[in-house]
Amino acid sequence: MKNLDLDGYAGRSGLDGYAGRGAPDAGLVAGHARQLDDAVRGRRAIPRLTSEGPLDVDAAYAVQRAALDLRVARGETFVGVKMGFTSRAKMAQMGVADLIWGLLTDAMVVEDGGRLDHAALIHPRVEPELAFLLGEPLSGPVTAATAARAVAGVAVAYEVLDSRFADFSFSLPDVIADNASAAAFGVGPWHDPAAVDLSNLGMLLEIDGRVAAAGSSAAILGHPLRSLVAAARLAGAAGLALEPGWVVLAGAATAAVELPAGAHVRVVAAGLGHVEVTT
Ligand code: OOG
Ligand code: MG
Repeated sequence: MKNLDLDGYAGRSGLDGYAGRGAPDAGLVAGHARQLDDAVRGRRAIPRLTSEGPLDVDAAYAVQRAALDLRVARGETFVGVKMGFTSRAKMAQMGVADLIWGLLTDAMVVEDGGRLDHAALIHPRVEPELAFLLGEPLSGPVTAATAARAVAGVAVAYEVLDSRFADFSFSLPDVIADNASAAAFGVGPWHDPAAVDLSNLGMLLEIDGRVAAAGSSAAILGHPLRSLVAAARLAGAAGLALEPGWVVLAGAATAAVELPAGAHVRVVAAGLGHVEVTT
């Protein structure tokens, strides 16, 4: 990968300081995790958690993890992480200005060209992304060069968001607790990272053959590799490592668009081919 002059980047993050503060209230965390899990399974939007009382960022990440642990207890496995609000387009769309992350499980994976059950979702949106496939573990503060060396593949991708909150309306702790609105994702063919310059790839999101969003990979923190550096930093702060074989979604390059039922979606990134899904 070229353009590795990214060391020293220090994006703001809602997860900074995640480890080390007082433990959030266990009853509150378990209760919110259950509410969110019920919303996913019941396909029913709920009011923001913060409408019920205060929730700080640490507690919100604890809720996220507890809700994911409910899924893992039902047999799902972690396959990676997703970064959120890595582009200005996304921050402006949702009114949130901190980097966040969420966890991806195998149940969220849609194979390239596959079908997504629209009826299983509340009010889905889709957005164009880039994905990294890790060949080596990554955790903590790493340089862009180290992050780049850990990458085994890069691909065009899409993410389907489905906020569990009514009207897709949330504050920062709400969306963190809700696993950064993650619902599903698909990844195109993997490419050798050494063969692609990710710094400024044209990206298109097409719905039924019409361009629904267009942007550049440069919208992702100026260079998508910065998103991987941030993911490693956040993982380290949370006492985790990004594992070999995991996928890291770098964040959307454009605002998300409503995903209708019965639609054919194609996301294209210059030099990386395309990925498709039908709803
Ligand atoms: C939160 C998720 C943000 C991204 O790529 O920036 C995100 C949302 O927009 O509901 O996935
Ligand atoms: Mg996204």
